[in-house]
This record gives sequence, C-alpha cells and structure tokens, in this order.
Amino acid sequence: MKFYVTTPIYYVNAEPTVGSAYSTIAADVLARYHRLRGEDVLFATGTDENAQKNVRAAEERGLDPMAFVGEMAEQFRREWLGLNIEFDDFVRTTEERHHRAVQAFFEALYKSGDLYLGKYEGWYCVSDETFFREEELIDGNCPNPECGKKVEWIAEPVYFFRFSKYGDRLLEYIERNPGFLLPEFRRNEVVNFIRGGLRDSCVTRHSSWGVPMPSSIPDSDGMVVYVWTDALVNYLTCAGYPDDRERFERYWPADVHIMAKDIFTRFHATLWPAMLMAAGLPLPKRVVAHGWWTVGGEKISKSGGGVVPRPGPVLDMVMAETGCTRERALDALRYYMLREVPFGQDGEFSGEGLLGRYADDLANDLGNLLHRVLPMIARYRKGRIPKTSVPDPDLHRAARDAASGWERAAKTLDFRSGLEAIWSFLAAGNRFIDRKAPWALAKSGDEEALDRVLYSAVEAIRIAALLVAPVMPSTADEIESQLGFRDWQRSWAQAHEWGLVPAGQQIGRPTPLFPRQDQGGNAAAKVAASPDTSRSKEMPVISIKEFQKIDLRVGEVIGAEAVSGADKLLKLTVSIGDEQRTMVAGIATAYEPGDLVGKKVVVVANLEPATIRGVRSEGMILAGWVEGDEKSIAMVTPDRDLPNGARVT
Ligand code: ME8
Repeated sequence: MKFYVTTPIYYVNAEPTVGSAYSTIAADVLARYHRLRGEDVLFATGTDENAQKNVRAAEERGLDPMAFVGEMAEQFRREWLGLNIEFDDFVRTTEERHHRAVQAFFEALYKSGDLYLGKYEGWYCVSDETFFREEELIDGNCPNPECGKKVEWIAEPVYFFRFSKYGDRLLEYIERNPGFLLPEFRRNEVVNFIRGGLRDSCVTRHSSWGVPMPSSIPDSDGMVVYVWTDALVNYLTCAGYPDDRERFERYWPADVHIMAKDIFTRFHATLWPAMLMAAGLPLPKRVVAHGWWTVGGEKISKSGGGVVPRPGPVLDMVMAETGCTRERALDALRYYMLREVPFGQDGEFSGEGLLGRYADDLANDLGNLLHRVLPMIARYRKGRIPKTSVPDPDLHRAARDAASGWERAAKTLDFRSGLEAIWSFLAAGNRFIDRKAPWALAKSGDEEALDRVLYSAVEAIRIAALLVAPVMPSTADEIESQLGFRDWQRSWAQAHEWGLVPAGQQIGRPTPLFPRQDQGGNAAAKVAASPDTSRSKEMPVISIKEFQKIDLRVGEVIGAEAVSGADKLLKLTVSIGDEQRTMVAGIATAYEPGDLVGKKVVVVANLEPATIRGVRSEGMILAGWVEGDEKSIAMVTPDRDLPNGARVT
C-alpha cells in the first residue's frame, strides 16, 4: 500500500503564515497516520518560485531574484521542520528535475493535439498570477475580493490548452467518482463552473523567468510555461516523472491533493485534471479544499495588510501564557487548527481560541487522564504497572470506537470529527476513573480490583497517545515515555488491541504535560502585537480618533529582573508619573536588567492587563526590531528628557 499526499507549493514572495502552515500540518497529520498504518508514504511539499510576484518581491528588496527565491525556499523548509513536519520531498520549481518534468509534460500535451498557438489579449493580475477577461474585472481591477489590485494588459502570441474540450469528460468523471472532489458543497461549485462553459486556457508567457518551453514545440522561442501550469506539474515531479518510471508507477496518481478553496475550482479541480487527461495520465484520487483562516474576518495572507499571525510568534505567545515547552505549544497549535473548524470551512484565528483549547481539551481532558493515573501507580504500586488480563469492557469498546471514528474521518479529511471521536474516548477514560474510584479500592484493600482499574486506565492512556500521535507527535512520545516505554514501535493496529503495556513496567517521571497558568491574558492582543516588519507597509489606515484611544506615556524604568523560566522576558517596574506599573517585556535577548534602570521609555498605558508566566503585566513597552533578529530589539525612548507620565501623541 502506498499513500501520496501533497500540499500546494507556496509562493516565496513573503514568509509563511499560520494559513500556509494549516495545509502543511493537515498533510503531515495524514502522512503520519498512513505511516502508522504501515503504508509507504510520499508526502511532498515545496515552493512555487517561477511566479512574477516573486521577482517583484525580490526587486522591491533590491535583491537578485534567484538568490531571493533560494533564501525564501530555505525559510519555508526550515519553518516546516520547526513545526515538526515530516515531509519526504521538498520540491523547488527552479530545480532542474522540475524543469524536465514540465517540459516532458508539455511535449505530451503537444502530442495530444490540445496545445495550439494563438494570441492572447487580455488582463493579467500578477498578485494572483491569473488571466482575467475584461468583463470579469471589478472597477478595472482584479476581481478577487481578497486582491483587488491593478491588472496589466497583455497582448502576445501564446500557446493555449484546449480546456473547452474537456467539460463533458470532467463532468462525467466527477459524477462517476463521488469522492474525487471534497467537500461536497465545493463539488457542486465545480460542476456549476464547468457547466458555465470552459474557455481555452493560456499556458505560456513571454518572459525570461520560468521554465522555458521545450525547443521541440514550434514557435515557442522566448516563451516560458505559465506559472500555474508549471506549478501543478510539481505533483508529477515529486512522483519521479518523467525519468524515474518505477517511482512514478509506484506513487502516481496522488491519493490526496490538499489546498485552500481559492485555488480549487479554477486550477486543481478542473484545469489540472483536464491537462492530465490530455497527457494520458491518471487523475489524483482526491482533491480537497479547506477554508481560510481569518483575523477580524479578513483572510490571513502572507503579504497582506493587517495582522499576520506567523507560527513562531504564536508559539511564543502560548509558551508565555502557559509556561509550556515549545513542543507542547506546537502540538497545541496543530491540534487547535484541526479541531477548531471543520476542514472546508473558514475559521477565525484567535489566541483566546487556541488557549481555550489548550486549557479545556489538552490540559484538562488529556493531561488530567495521565496525571490522575500515574501518581496512583506510583503510590499504590511503587511505580510498577500491575499485572492483570481482564480488560474493562466499556473502556475497551470506547477505545475501539475512537480508533474507528478517526479512521472513518481520515478518509474524508474530516479531522474535526476524528478528534471528536478521540475526545469522547478521553471523556470515557476520565469517567471510568471517577466511577471506579481507585483511591477507595486502595482504602478498602481490594487489591485485585485496584490492579484491574489501574491497568485498564494505563491501557486507555497508551491508546490515547497512539490516537493523538498523528496530530500531536511529540505529546504522544512524552506520554509513552511517562508510561515507561523505551523505543516503543507504534503502529495503528495497536489501537484495536488490548493489553500491550507490559505488566511490571516501571513508569517514567510524571511531569505536567500541558502546564497551566493564569489563562486570563490578552492573547489576541499579543498575537496581534507580534513584531512583524513585513506587514508595515500595508497596515490598515486608522483614523486619528482610533489612534487617540491608545494612551501612550513616557515612563522610567525603576526596576528590572529576569522572569524565571523564560529567557526572553524581563519583568520591569516602570514609573509613569504618580503610578508604578509592572510590565513584562520580551526584550531579554537584547537588554540586561542592569542596563535598564533609569532608562526613559514609551509605554502603552491603557492596554488590558495580562498574566504572563505568572506575572501580571499592566502595559506594554514600545520597541522595534529587525524581524528575525532578536538581538536587534531597541526600545523607543524620547529624544529629550520628558517627565514621567508625559503623554506621547
Ligand atoms: O496559491 N487560510 O501559493 P500561496 C488557509 N503557489 N490556508 C491558507 C491561507 C489562509 N489564510 N493562506 C494560505 C499559491 N493558505 C500557489 C499554489 S499549487 C500547485 C500552487 C494556504 O503561497 C492554502 O493551502 O498563495 C492556499 O491554497 C495556499 O496556502 C496558497 O499559497
């Protein structure tokens, strides 16, 4: 059995956001699950580098495009590794192997007779890398409501793909393969799009940036393949097309293509299958569109304006608010994104939502189960797992139901339902302990009954760790280690078995999985306040009235100390006139506490207080930084001496 899953390949015009992380995490979860099932998994992701918008982004920064895309691709790769994404292939569309694949694919299209030379006259949006007809524009601009940017007029000889010919075949294919396009409501959108009539699609551009058309195709001098066509072929490149036939036969067709709704209907659900039909290649088995993550109702976009939550600062926020490790914060983020909204729907990304899931589902339901049981094993059985062969039938059934629930949900990428099934099982586990009251059994001296209850509870925890492993891999490792496993080989089949924890196994050191601190902090504000220079140019315009709501004051640092357990935070005492405030500031990478006393700073005096690492913070100190360089953090300070408490306007 093989399983080939893909994410979109991302434009490298700006750094990844939690939006781009979403598709990648979803693909990683599926890949991990299928690996646990013993399947031969190919999980491919990568970067879409031949876009004009990447060149523009490089030019804006005064950089050479090739050097720029290389650097950005590396950033994406590192970001995914940091999010514990276990991809098997990372393709860059500037790679030679990809050029080979695109050219071979175009030769196949040309042979099919479905490529013809024509002239394109029309509009092009560089931001969306999409052609539009005059009547599609809105006020002369890009009709995509998320974009609305200026379009450019193009008149050039190009190759067209005879897309119009494939409408009926596509409709028939969709009809015959109900699981091909998901979710279902989007399938209907695609059907309507096709019924509305497909227009032949322009598949080349005149440019020096991109994959050159193969020289065997006549009159294609100076032409490169249109970036969307080139990008879609990446799915073949990773499967070994065209040279590695063995690999290609093994992995193609892909089992699942994952992407957001914006690139589903026009590209992945219609153009791509039609081109594959023309080239005589099998179609992917599933094409699945998820929704958009938004902030304040606006799509989170790499280069967009407004708040751009990026994974790093979001994890920092979770760590600061809860005191957990980076690994746990990451698993919390992975869990939150898949549990919070049904795959396919849009969702509002919020720090409060994430911390709510952390507290309720992770610390409470999952963490509690572990932390109730392990201390009892330590206390009543000297840390050794008791021996018994009788499973608790209800708990055993609940475990099997959870495993089957996840399996069903994974087929249609219904992650939320899959996690709900697992969480019903965790609830059953916690109820089991309440009902059986092992502490009472210990008191009454019913040793056999106590063994049975403790062993069943441990088995439930082992299975829970396995079930959550695709979504929260490092948490599963930690739970297993606390159960005393060393080098345990996980496999999905173990979710249906009972009695795998060896009797007599010595448990590990119980440590809080998802530690808790005051959850009352203003997490949304902190996500929003994560330093981010890339969005500064396109921040929304605010009125003077809105600005005046911010109470900025001159303050003087009169005390500074480290915050225990947090290397980036300092606890400052700041005098703002009549008042002294405690403020926690993430500036420890750039300042020693001793440097700060006596410094004048500018503070936001009316920020909602938040508890960070157990310290109540009553304001925010303004500082700037060069993104990614924590040593560059510099506090804002008045140019001339001003009294403490003076207003800054
Ligand atoms: O479209 N919510 O690249 P891209 C959810 N290069 N998902 C989001 C998101 C959000 N707010 N923002 C981004 C391209 N994504 C092309 C793809 S594929 C052959 C070529 C995710 O960098 C989502 O998967 O604009 C979306 O489809 C993808 O990033 C777009 O990334």
